[in-house]
Amino acid sequence: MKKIAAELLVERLIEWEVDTVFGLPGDGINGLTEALRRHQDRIKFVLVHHEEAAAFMATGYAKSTGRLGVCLATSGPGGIHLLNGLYDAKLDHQPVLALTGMQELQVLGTGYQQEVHLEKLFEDVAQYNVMVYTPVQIPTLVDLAVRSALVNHTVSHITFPNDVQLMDADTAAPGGPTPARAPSTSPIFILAPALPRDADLRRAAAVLNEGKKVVILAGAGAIGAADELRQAAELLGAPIVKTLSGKGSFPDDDPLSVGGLGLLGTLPAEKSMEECDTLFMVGTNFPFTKFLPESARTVQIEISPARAGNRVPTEVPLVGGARETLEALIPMLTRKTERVFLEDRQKEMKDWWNRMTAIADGSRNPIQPQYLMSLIDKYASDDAILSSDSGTIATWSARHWIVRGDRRFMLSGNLATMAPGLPYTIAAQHAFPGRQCIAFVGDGGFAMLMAELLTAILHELPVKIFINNNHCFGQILWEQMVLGFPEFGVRHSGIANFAAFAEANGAKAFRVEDSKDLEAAVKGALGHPGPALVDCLTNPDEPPMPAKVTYEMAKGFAEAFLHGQPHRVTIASTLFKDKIAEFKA
Ligand SMILES: Cc1ncc(C[n+]2csc(CCOP(=O)(O)OP(=O)(O)O)c2C)c(N)n1
Ligand SMILES: [Mg+2]
Repeated sequence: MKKIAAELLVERLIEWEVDTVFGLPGDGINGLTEALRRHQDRIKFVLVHHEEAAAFMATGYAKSTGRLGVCLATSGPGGIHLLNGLYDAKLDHQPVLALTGMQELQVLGTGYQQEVHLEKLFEDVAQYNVMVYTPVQIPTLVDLAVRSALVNHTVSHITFPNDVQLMDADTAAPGGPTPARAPSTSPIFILAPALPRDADLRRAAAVLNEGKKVVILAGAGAIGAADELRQAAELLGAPIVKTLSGKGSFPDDDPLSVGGLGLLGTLPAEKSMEECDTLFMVGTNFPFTKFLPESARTVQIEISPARAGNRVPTEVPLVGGARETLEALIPMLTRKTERVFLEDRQKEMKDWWNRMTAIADGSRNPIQPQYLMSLIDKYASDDAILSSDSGTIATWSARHWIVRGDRRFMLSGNLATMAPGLPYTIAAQHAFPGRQCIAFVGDGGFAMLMAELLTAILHELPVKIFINNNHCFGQILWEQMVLGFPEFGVRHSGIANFAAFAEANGAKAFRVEDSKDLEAAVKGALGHPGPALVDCLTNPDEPPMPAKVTYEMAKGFAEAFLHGQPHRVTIASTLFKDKIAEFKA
């Protein structure tokens, strides 16, 4: 069989050590699919049920491994389906390469079937974005696309006309009038040096050493730098606050940790920000500026010079990698003898954990979503990778999933899209076959891409899926009420039975309606050797309250009640029970 041009692309991906491609076939990519078939001993093709999921999987693969994620979709509709997942990668700075098909060259511009100019459509999402015209270009276009994705931590896109895919791989270069040879490059890549200048490190150390109340805010860029964060925090007497995307950067059970920041964060984290005089941001571009101090002196470690200093007036930006920069900075820090700022937060943290434990009450019915999350936390392994979704589930996992040991946490941080939880989990399980990979998702988010459960089953992946089935779009319901509006358009009539769907398709499934049955179901699912799903009916009236309830929020609730909020009696009783639980703590 003669080598086809599409094989040049697949072979080059293999040279870049790409081992997995997530995708779904179509007539726009039959050449690429054939190339993957011919090289299946060296590169795995993961067939999915929806291209959006393939893009989320590529993002989840990149997030969990730190390597390039690759997804593949056909021309027109297949490519269009990728978009949401690609924006997820772009906004969370993940290296992802999207491969799409294009109609054959001779019909382009004629309004042919499925003629969607994906290179134009993807202009905003893909930093490197190109169409292949002739086989000799292919290895170099792959090199440029992969390098751009890795260096810029973002999305690249190659669209490939289906006739060019099928051309002979050794089709002669067309040649032309310019003084250039056919492109020829190597699959090499080197990161820019990640260490700031010495003078900047000294300025940063001076600011941090002068601070009386220093707080560290660690983000996704600090993942992999836990030891260095600990050393710096120990010297500075600084509590470590984490962004949600950076939850995996530092253990929640470390005495220096005061949890997450923002609406779904902790009270000690909020207080750390309010009372500090110096803010030390490490690997974060945290967008919710209301939660950042207004007048603290600020030092920021940030890998991108364009993002350094984006959120608050910053005295010393340090452009570099979190780990390397901290390593260089630590010898310049002097240990603070005054530790009251940290100790006060540590005391508050004890109260916070008591509050959280009390609210995850296993004796209440309907089931508390916090109880579900805390049981998963209790029985999951110390190197489990948990992926969550946007919704109230993000709050429950932010607070009740305790990062300890080698545990990881992933969700769509900046796009905050629904539905990646399950695809991320599938991707993580492909990358780490020996680790427990868990999805903690809402009924809304799960329903969006529930066909991917079939992907997990068919690939015999032992993923664990926990559905917080509160049978509503809970997060939005509460947002409406905070605005003072009675809920509208946030509940389907009827309650889906996801356990029946899972069981019918060969997964181990549990449907839990009573708190007393939940512990056994969680243990049963986590202990099952194959794919398992727990469909847990939780209390739809449990609000994801911020650590500090503001006057505006209480006022909004009261107004929504006055304007005829339909479930006000049960909501009021839930709020009342939560308060009692907290007092009891
Ligand atoms: C793709 C997408 N559509 C809509 C939204 C707006 N949104 C954010 S959270 C949410 C509700 C999610 O419902 P569910 O998955 O059931 O989680 P719950 O909040 O009930 O725990 C919605 C509709 C979004 N973030 N992403
Ligand atoms: Mg829901």
